[in-house]
Amino acid sequence: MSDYTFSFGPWNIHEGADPFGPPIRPTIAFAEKIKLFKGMGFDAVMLHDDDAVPDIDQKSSAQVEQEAAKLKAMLDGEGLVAEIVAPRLWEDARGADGAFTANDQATRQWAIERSKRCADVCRAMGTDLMVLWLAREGTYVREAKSAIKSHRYLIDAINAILEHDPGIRIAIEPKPNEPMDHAYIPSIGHALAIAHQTADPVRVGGLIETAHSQLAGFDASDDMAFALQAGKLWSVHLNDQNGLKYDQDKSFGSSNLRAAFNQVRVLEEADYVGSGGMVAFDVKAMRTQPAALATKHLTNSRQIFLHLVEKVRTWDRNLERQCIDACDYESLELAVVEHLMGV
Ligand code: XLS
Ligand code: MG
Repeated sequence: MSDYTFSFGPWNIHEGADPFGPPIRPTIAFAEKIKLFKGMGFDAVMLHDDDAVPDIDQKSSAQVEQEAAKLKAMLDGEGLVAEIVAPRLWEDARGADGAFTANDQATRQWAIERSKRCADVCRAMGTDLMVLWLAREGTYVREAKSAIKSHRYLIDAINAILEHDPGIRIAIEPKPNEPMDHAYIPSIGHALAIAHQTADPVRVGGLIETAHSQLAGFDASDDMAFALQAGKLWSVHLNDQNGLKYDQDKSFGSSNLRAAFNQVRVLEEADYVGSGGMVAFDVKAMRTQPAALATKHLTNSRQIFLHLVEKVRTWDRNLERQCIDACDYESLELAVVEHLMGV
């Protein structure tokens, strides 16, 4: 039994399609996916607004309430809680060139109204945390948008959501690119700077995804530490990335074990779990994984995380102190690597 609460989203169990090939595994119905969580060691579910209420844009407020309540009852029945709800603005054709930062004012208004409804879904699902992954808030061509106006549109949108629901908190999930060529808010630094410009900065924080930090050229554990010291790390998407390429959403610790150790080390140091933070794995199964085995990326990530919690908790702090006092970082590094190798 871990003191950590683990979460993933229904999109993390998927058919294996990629930009170069169609689905390769059968679709598992959402209701069937929900039944898998507890047995895999997960107690929380990440949701998009249209996971909770399909075709949400076509639904009345009453229908949104009703369908969200039905899902909440389903989660309750499985002993699961909703960790977060995120407005999925990037799949709708209207959001093709950005939603909050679209050049078209009507699209910006659609994005704000959709996000207000997402806040209603958060409430109905029993969570106060909305995640904004600003997927298409950026440009393919710099000159296609005013970056100055775009950042102000983002602040206006967040302010509208905060005003709509005085109890909602918003975690901005930064990512430097993909699907856009360049995305606004590429780092946690940008995210928390925007948070401080909003009408209620206390209610705006961050979510850090391992691979997004790596793609931005940063160390995920230092990014986490930056947010943690400010009391602004409200969720994490742990995964991994094998070099600077497309967002791989690899199992946590699968490529960069030392970096994963340091992510767990900083979460432990800050008592992230004591602050109520949950650990989500935003990971995808390899296309080659057979359908019957296409949840191992999630259970492997959780297992590796728990192994690393043990490694952090059994790390020789006296030896660390001695090496630091002697400024003998070569010995410190060997000790860390040998500890991770189980030597
Ligand atoms: C990107 C996002 C995405 C989810 C949540 O990494 O986390 O995976 O849809 O917005
Ligand atoms: Mg993510």
